[in-house]
Amino acid sequence: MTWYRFPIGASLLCLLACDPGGTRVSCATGERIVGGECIKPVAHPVHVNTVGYLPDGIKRATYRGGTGKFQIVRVADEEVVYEGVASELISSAETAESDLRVADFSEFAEMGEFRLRAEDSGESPPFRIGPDVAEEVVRVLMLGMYGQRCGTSVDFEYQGTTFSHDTCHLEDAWLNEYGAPEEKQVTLYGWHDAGDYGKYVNNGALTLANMLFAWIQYEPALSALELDIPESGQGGLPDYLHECKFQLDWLLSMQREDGGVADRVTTRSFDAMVRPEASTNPRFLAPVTTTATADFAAVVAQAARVFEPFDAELAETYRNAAKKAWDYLVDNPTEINTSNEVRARFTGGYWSSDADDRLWAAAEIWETFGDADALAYFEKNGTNVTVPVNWDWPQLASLGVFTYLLSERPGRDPAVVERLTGALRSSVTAIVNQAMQHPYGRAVGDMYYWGINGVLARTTLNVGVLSALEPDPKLRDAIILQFDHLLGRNYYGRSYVTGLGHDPPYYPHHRPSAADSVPEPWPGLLIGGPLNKNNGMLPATTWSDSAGDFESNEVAINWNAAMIYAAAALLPAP
Ligand SMILES: [Ca+2]
Ligand SMILES: [Ca+2]
Repeated sequence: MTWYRFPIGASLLCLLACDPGGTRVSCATGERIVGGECIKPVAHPVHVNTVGYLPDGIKRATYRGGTGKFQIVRVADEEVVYEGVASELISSAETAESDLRVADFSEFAEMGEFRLRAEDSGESPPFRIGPDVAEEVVRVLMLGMYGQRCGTSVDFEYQGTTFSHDTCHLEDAWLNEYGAPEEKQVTLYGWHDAGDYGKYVNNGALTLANMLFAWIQYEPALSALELDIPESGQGGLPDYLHECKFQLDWLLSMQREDGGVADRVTTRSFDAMVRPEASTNPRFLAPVTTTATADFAAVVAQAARVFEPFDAELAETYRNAAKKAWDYLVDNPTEINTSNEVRARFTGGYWSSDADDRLWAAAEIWETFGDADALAYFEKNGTNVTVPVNWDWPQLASLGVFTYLLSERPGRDPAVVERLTGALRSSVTAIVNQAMQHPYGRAVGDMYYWGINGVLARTTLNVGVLSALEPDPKLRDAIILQFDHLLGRNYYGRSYVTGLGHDPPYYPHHRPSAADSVPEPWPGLLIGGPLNKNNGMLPATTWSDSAGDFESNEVAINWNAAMIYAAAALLPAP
C-alpha cells in the first residue's frame, strides 16, 4: 500500500529522466517494452479472457457494434468451428458505451486455440480452451508471491527473462517504539506488502487466509502444483504450502513474549523507487495492537490445521502461538490500538478496529481447538454480521463466518448457522446476478475504488464457500466470469496481471519492477484497476498503466491472493 504518503519526488524524477517503467529503455507514447523492444500493442474490439476458457464452463465475450453475428475461428487452420448470435445492443453508463454486445459461446466445448470474429466489428486476440487454463494462472500468481519475498535473495526466470534481487531488509526491525532503540526483534521473511516493502500483519494475514482457504477447499488440485521455488520437494511439504510457510515464518516472529503481536514493520516514510536491497532506511517494529493479535491468532490457528498432515511439529508450533495470541485477547478485551502520533511514524494504511478481527480469531480458535468459549464469543458477537459482496482488510468477520459455516464440529447454534448461511446466500445471490448481468461480468457492478480488482477477485471466496455448502453450477459460472474479467474481458480488453495474457500491465507501481534493469515488469502481479480519481473521467476508464499511478496501477499481496483463490477454484480435480 503506497498511496498513503507517497513520495512525489521519486515519481517526478522518473517522469523527467526515464520512461514510465523507471528503466533506461525509452519507448514512444502508447508503446510497451516486450523482450527489450518497444512494440505497439494491438487493441482488439472483441474482449475475451485472453488466457482461456474451461471446456465445460460459461464462455462470454464482449464487443462493440457489429450485426450481432459472430464466429469462433480455430487458429490452427482458420476454420470456422462455431457460429452464434450475440445479445442485442447494451448500454453501459459506467463506460459511456451504448453499443455493447455479449457473445455467449458456452456450449462450444472444443479444445484448442481460437479467436472470436464478430461480423462488422472485428476479432479477439487468440485464446485457449482447455481444462488446465487456470493452472498457468495459479502458477504465475504464485511466482508473483515468490517475487515479493523479503529477507532473502530472489532469483527466477520467466519467459526467458531473469528477475532477481539480492538479500534485503536484514535488520528487521528496530525496537524504538518499545523504548529500546539499540535493540532489534528479528522479524525476517514474509512478503513485501505491495509496490512498497512494508510488512503489515493485518493485510499479511488476510492474504495468507485467502490462500489457506484455497488450500482447504481445493487441496487435491493445489497439492499437485509444482512451483519453481528453492524449497521445492523439500521436507514433505507441497510447494504451495512452502510459499505459505514463508509468510508464516515472518508472522511467528512478530509475536511478543506476552502473546501480543506487533502491528507492522516499516520505514518511517516510503522508500524512493529503489530495489529491495537498496531499501536501507531503518525499519521499526510497531506497537502491539489487538487487531494484529487477532489476525495472527486466526490465520496461525488456520495454518495449524492445514499443516498438521504434513508436519505435526510445525502444526504444534502454530497451535501454541495461536493459543498464546488468543489468551492475550481474552486478557485484553478492550481494544489496544495506536494513536495518530504513533501511526504517523509508520507507512501504509491498514489501521483498523479489532471487532471483525476478533470474530475471525474466535471462529478459527474454535475450529482448531474446539474451544467452547471461543465458539460462545463468536455466536454472541457474530450473530448479526453481514457478508458484504465487496470486502477487504477492514472487514475480516467474513473469514470468521466462512470458517464457522464450513465447520463440521458439533456444537454450533443452529439458529446462528441458519442466519449466517442466509447472510452468505444473499451476498452470493447479489454477486451472481451482477456477474451475469454486467456487460463485462463484474460481480462488484459499478463499484470503482482503490484496489477494486482485488475486491472483485475476492467475491469468488464468498461464492466458493457457499458452493461447498449448497452446490449449484451457476456459482462456478460466477467465479469464471471474475476470472475472465481480470484476464481481459473488461473495458480495456487487457489482462490485469503482469506477464499473463494479452497486453498485460507493463509499468506497475512496484519498486522492484521500476528500479531494476529489466524492461519487463515482474510477472504474476494483479494491479488495482480503475477507480474514481475525481478528475472528471468516468471511474471505469481511469486505469493508467504507468509506474507513477499508484492509485490504479499498484500491486498488492492481498489482491494477488484473492485471485489465487479464484483461479484455484477453477483447477481441474486430479
Ligand atoms: Ca479490523
Ligand atoms: Ca524494470
